Amino acid sequence: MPRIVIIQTAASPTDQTVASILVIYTGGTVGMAYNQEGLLAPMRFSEVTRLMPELRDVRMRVSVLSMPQPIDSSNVSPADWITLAGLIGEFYSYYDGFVVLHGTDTMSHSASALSYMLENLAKPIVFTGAQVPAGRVRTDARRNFITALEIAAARHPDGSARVPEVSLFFNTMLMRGNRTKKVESQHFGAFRSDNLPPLAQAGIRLTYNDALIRPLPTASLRIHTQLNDNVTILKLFPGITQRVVNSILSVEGLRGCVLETFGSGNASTQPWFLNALKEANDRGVHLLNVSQCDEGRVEQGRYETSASLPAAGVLSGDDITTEAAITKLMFVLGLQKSHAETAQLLVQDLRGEITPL
Ligand code: ASN
Repeated sequence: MPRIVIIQTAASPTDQTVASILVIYTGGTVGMAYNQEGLLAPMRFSEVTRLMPELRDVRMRVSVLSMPQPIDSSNVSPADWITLAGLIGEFYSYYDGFVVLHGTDTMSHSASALSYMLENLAKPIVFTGAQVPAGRVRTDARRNFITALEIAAARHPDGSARVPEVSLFFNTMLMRGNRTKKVESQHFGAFRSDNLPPLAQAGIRLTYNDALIRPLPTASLRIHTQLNDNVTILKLFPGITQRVVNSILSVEGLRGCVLETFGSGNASTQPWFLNALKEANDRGVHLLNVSQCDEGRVEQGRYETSASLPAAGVLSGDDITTEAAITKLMFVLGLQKSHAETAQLLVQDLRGEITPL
């Protein structure tokens, strides 16, 4: 079991008037250093805190729980999301907020998955990381981490959390986690939320957009830890062959497929293609239409090239991202509902991941 370490900050560990935050360190560039082969690999968190002396100046209580084996987030799997959700559930009542230090490569997938798994969230879970390791002179780790801590600790005058949802802070923006995608591997602004404005902007001050932040839930936290990984993504391109489509849709045990379509949800109208979709759907495969465009939304029936998709069993993903869609399939299929109930949940806005019309 991972061990919790209390960090020495400007607040006394017994001061109940300041927020208490649990940092969960999973790995990622934020905590990496060059190894003997000259490759970036994760280091232990004790090293990371040594490299961030400004932690000593924050006015909140900070504890850190490090995963026994910090990883590059390209190695993240649904098992890690189940571990994370379990840890948050275990420590939920002891802390006012949580910061998850995570690699950027799959941070949007993890934040999306956690948003579904943590139902009725009343406390902030802020994902963040860095593009340059904490030990480098031009690192973005300190600013991202310290601002994420501030957001996790932010409260309204009545004591309730300012951002009671799974969010992602990076560079200058706080975004809803399940609306983000990694768009940049070189510069500091690694994430965008194209279909929902930021929940807060970090300039000289932190400016919150309270009207966009999810309201406090009326029921208590419910943690879902069943995910179904019998899912896939089928990205269309002009010239995709019948052989490729058929082999993907006939993977043994397949239960869900994100269909990455063109423009506003358009696809080929060739009979073999529509038949392949219908045949898969008849076998119980849920098909969720997500556009390859970063902005805008799926509108099945706007063009002739999407009009036949509903009859083939394709559900509209509205303005969902691929990251939020693939994790939504895993989550909803994990609930083990009937085919009709599953389809209903897939088109429903569960955690603010879509903007229903
Ligand atoms: N490969 C790293 C990761 O996702 C990238 C990063 O964190 N900037 O773990």
